[in-house]
Amino acid sequence: MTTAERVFSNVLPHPLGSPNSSNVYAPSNIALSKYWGKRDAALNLPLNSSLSISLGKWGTKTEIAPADQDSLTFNDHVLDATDPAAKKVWRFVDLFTGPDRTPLRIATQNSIPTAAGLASSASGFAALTLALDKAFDTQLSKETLSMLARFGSGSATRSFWHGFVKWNKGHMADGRDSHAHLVKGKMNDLRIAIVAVDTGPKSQSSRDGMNHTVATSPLFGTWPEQAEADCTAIERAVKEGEFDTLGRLAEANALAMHATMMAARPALTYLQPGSWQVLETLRDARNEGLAAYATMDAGANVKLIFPDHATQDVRQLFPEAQVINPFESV
Ligand code: 2P0
Repeated sequence: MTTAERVFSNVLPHPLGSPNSSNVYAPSNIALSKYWGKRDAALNLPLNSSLSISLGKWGTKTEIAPADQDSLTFNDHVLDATDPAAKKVWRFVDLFTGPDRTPLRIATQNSIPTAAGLASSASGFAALTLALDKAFDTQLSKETLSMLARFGSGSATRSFWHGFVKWNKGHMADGRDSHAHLVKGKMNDLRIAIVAVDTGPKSQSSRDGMNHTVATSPLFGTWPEQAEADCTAIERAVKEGEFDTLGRLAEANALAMHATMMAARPALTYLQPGSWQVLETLRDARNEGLAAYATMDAGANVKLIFPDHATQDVRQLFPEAQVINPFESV
């Protein structure tokens, strides 16, 4: 048994029983304090904690049903079992069910506009985990499901709740305590705008990018400690409703993550000239009093966070941006 198989086997009932049909939803999320770097690749354990805001009705719907043979569709397109994304999905399903399972039909629909250029692995693996839990009636807690979803994708740990969510890095060797939980914040007027710079496929996957950064970047050494401190301070700002503190820290944290990537050898440059232009426009507007800050992930697109009263000004500054109310659920 691999270590991952043992983790699943320890929390799931034996035998698992026959599956029913299930239909679930999980929101996507954007990290305000980033996860970048693993301390254990086999268990997908992070070097630092992270904190995110879920994206309300932007996410993934997944349906599972028993079938005559395995099939997987993504936004109505059939994904062949040899497709790398499909392989990740079936590997995860097999971890959950064990090797001798009934064939399953899995249908996934993403409600995130493709033009937003957001990855779907966070909501995708959270929805898949929820759908398996429901189909097999395993009735695991959300925290345990979040811990299991980590094996599909780290950011999926944070997609089990709406609102602010913290993924605690945990300390246990088998990663049992490395899962997310809800953070009750005082910031229900927070809004997000996605400023699309490049909606094409990523130059390098997050997983490869973070491993390359950890292995080669001379600036990575200071990241885990700084990221942990940022995460704690951001959590406090969320709880106390201090938007400016949250915004300043989130932007600094994202830029620090990108600095570690840029120092990797060879350099990892997800940000493009268009991203820097957005940041400059934003900085000028902030000097004029706009309450908005930026965060960027493993891609060129820029995500803005701001209080609702700034929505009009943000729309004026970035007319193409897609504004999301993260507290509006499906
Ligand atoms: C985050 N990202 O905290 C960070 C910031 C991208 C930049 O989590 O290897 O797809 O599957 O655990 O979760 C994207 O990485 O990586 C990510 P794996 P994942 O949102």
